[in-house]
Amino acid sequence: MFVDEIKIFVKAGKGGDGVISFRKEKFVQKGGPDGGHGGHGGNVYMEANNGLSSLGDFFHRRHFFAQKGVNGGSSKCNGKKGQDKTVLVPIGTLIYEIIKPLDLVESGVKQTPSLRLLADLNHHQERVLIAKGGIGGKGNSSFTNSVDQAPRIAEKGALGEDKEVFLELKSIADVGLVGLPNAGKSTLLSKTTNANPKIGAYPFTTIIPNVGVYTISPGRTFTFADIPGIIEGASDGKGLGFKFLRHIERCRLLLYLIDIDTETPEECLKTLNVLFNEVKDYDEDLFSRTTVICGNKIDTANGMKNMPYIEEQFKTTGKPYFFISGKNGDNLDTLCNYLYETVKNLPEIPLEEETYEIQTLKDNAVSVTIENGVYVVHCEKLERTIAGTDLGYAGSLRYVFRMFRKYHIDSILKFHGIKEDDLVELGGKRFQWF
Ligand SMILES: Nc1nc2c(ncn2[C@@H]2O[C@H](COP(=O)(O)OP(=O)(O)OP(=O)(O)O)[C@@H](O)[C@H]2O)c(=O)[nH]1
Ligand SMILES: [Mg+2]
Repeated sequence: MFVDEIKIFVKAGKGGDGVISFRKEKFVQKGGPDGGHGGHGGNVYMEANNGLSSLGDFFHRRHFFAQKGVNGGSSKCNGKKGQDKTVLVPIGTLIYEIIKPLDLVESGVKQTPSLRLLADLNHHQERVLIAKGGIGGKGNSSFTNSVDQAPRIAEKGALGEDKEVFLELKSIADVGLVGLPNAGKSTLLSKTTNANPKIGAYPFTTIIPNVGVYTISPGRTFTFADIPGIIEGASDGKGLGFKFLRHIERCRLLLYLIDIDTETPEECLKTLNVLFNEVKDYDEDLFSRTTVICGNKIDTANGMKNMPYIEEQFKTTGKPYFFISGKNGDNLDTLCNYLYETVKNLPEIPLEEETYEIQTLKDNAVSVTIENGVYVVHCEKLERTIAGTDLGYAGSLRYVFRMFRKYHIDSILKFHGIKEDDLVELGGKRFQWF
């Protein structure tokens, strides 16, 4: 099944928890703290692979998870890092993060989510980090200081990032074939490249894009993209071709293929203008790409008869032109050599959108909300510490209050008007403010 748009879900691994533990040894009375750290959670990557040509595999499997980090152990045993997950996609896949506006979810107003481009994978084995694994929590062995030699403090591992991701495939080829249905595009592709598209004496034989590689000699190659035929009105959504024009958006050169096996030569010129107009209506930039015009089916009686007149007309466009027979192979070598020499000097098509640098979530950001008179502090880093810490112990409380100062939580609370004896909530636990 050919799929060129799909939504999937990725989730990186949670970090392993740090632990509270003390050394227990015969004849050693007060073994020090020896709780190990949790391992980091695995990351989720996406990688382009030239063995894939469609997003069809995602139709049956849309959820991808990286492994959790392993919890720390006693004797300063650190947990293992969770295994990364690599999701393979075809070359030419654009990866967008789906961003849901949070405030609107709360107010119950429905709004379409926005998309942010994360990456555009154009080369085999190009790889990008999509969701970062949570960092592992520290064990109590790292919380000792001159005052507290036996800390009962440890951190839980951080959650891994999770994302809803929209994938869009825009096939990558050097030369894009544009033509009406039945012009002979798939025939040309099958005669010149390793591709094996369906060919038929009826319009709309091709319903999915095909990409093939033309090889002059080892290492000297270029790629052709064959898309469904486009028809007049395609830019208003008629036929299939328009939907698939995206698959030639990134071609460096467009080859307009015209069937010259027609009653009159004027028909062929009308066809050329229809194709020019449809591509221009779709995207002016695509229309301004390097262009080659090609009359096909010169082996037919009509084709031979029409050629001289059509040639005069092709000349007036100022674009390079060729006459071929895809079926018999006439002039295909001349055409393909010209395409190879031209394409190799053309630059790659740059992306319009800016790629977005993935940043790790800042887990030490602080915010405060007041709920029923209780000051609720949100700070992921501290919440993790509190969750993993034995608070019925003076040293732990001292540590927590030090962190309050470090993250300026006391100033933030004062700003919000906190008074003595008010309640503060953090990580599901409550303290009295003094
Ligand atoms: N005589 C002759 N027939 C050709 C030539 N090239 C293609 N054909 C025939 O034209 C018909 C259409 O060919 P396709 O290659 O399927 O055309 P297409 O442009 O891919 O058509 P769609 O996929 O429908 O857009 C088939 O019957 C081919 O055999 C040619 O050079 N000479
Ligand atoms: Mg075809």
